[in-house]
Amino acid sequence: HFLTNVLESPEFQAGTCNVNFIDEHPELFVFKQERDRGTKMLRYIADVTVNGYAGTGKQELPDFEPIQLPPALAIEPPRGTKQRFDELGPEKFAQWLMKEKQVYFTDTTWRDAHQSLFATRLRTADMARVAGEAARGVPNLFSLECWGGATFDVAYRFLHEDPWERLRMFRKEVPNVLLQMLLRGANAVGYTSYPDNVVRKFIQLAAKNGVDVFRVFDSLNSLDNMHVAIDEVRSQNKLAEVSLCYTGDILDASRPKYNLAYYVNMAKELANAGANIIAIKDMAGLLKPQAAYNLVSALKDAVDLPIHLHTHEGAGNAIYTYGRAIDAGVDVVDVAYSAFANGTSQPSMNSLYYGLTGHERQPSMDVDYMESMSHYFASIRPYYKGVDHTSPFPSTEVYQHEMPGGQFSNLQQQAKSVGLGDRWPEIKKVYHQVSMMFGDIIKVTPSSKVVGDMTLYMVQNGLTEQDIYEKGETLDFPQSVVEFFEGRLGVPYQGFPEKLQKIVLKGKQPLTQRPGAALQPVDFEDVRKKLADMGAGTTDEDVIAYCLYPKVFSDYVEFTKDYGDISVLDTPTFFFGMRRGEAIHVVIEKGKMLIIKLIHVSEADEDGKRIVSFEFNGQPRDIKIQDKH
Ligand code: 3PY
Ligand code: ZN
Repeated sequence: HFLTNVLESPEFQAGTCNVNFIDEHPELFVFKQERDRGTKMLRYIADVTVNGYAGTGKQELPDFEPIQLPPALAIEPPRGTKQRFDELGPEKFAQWLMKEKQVYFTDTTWRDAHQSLFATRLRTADMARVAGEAARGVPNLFSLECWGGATFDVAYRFLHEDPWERLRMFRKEVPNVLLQMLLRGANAVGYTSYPDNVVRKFIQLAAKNGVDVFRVFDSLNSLDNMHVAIDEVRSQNKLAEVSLCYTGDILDASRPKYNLAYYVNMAKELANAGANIIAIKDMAGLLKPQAAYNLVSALKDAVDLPIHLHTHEGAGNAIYTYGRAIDAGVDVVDVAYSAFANGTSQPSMNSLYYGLTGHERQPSMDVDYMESMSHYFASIRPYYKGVDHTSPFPSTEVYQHEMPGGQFSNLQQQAKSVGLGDRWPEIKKVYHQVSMMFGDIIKVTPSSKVVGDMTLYMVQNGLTEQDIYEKGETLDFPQSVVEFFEGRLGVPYQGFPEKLQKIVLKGKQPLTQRPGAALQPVDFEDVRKKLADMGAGTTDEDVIAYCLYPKVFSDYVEFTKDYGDISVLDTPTFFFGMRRGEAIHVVIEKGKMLIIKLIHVSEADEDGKRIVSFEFNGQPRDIKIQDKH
């Protein structure tokens, strides 16, 4: 390649090169493949500079403060839960955990925190920069929650990066702490039910790529929908942390559907079904402090398994809830570094650590390093301001609308995008009304999406509850609502409200078995061939990604054909593009760096096209971009 570059060089061809020729022309070391990669990357930068990120409109690149890295620690990651788990295996590890005096923390900074605060947009590059430091500086954790939930599709769909690479990065950088993911049971990391062989294969690959703890849940608390996942996690010899999704209020006698007995009974069933750990998944942050005390105490009596509590801070009581749960003997709680805590996210790790001062269960941790980690996340959070719509103050009305932390900001954005932004207070009320019409159902992905879709449908079309019953036959309900009543997400506890089900289904018959059992197994080799024809990757991970999200994955493949791998770009450039005169360094792989300078953006021509002029490793390069404004 080098020789080709020399031979093609104008100076060489003109015979004017001297002895310094090679030193003066670093571009001779940029080979064709890199030039192609470079052109694709320039195309992305030019596009986002002219048109803004993913159609959000052009925003000037703001002045960001420098990143604050935590101090580099010149030590090997200390031994942690990962080593203990690998030595003991699931059952003995669970026994060990229950005997520990200290309460353990799961750090959700890497998954649920950003899913709940800024629509899951945290890029791998911003995690990779400090994941190893977290392993060295904050090792006394139960786990890092760093995968699953919405991160899987958002990585492909909006960040144009491969979620499997993120997982492998974590495994490499964090060899000492358990890696945890959120798995939606038969819905895997999607919004629909998948065939059993897809769910199993996905779990096998997640385990192979680094997941140790699978928090399995079902959006209707249906154990029927979780058996396959639990079974596969156990076959992989990983930890099956199975969830009770918490809704309602066990302290409210007027709402007895989900009372203490319901959860205790369910926990026993989960234990019988093979759970290694029981999670209380309080996805909306509804579990009040005294309720937490009562529930954790009752579960500790009912099952011989560790209890892991997950909640959201939305209403502002979550850290108090943890305090009461810790007094009742909860084994693990979910927290995030302060900079990614509160609002619709988890409570602050730093705050809870200090709050436990003088408590016999306070974990032993380096709180100064924890602060440094938080400073890092505080320094990169402004990059995400385009998608960060969190309320800066608590909102106790979550006790009324019961919307999950991860859905709140999303639904608000969705409402804005269909012109209902100013009707948000009404939307929150109708959301709860819909939930009750549907039979007081658990609301968490994907059942929460069904309730959200119906809510927007009713508000947009000015429909009341009465209208639904009276004019239902003439209404075209959202597809997710029809599928819900067909039983495609399973059957809610105590069944569907029959009258409404008939209205929505208009004569269609609902499923009579769990959805997974009604779906044909996927032929993975067929999918692999299809991917090869598309010019996509054909690894097992690519195959399963396509099975879960055919359109999202195909779009990702097309995107990378046009723009290459842009996961290597820094986040400000990724979201805002570049300023005139600015230069960036992009490490495309170890030892290979591109230097990109933006020189000029021309006026649009009569077709609306602009020329974006760069210097690319010292060479001028022009990219033509359609101005979409
Ligand atoms: C998800 O399923 O992504 C959730 O975070 C549910 O709470
Ligand atoms: Zn959550």
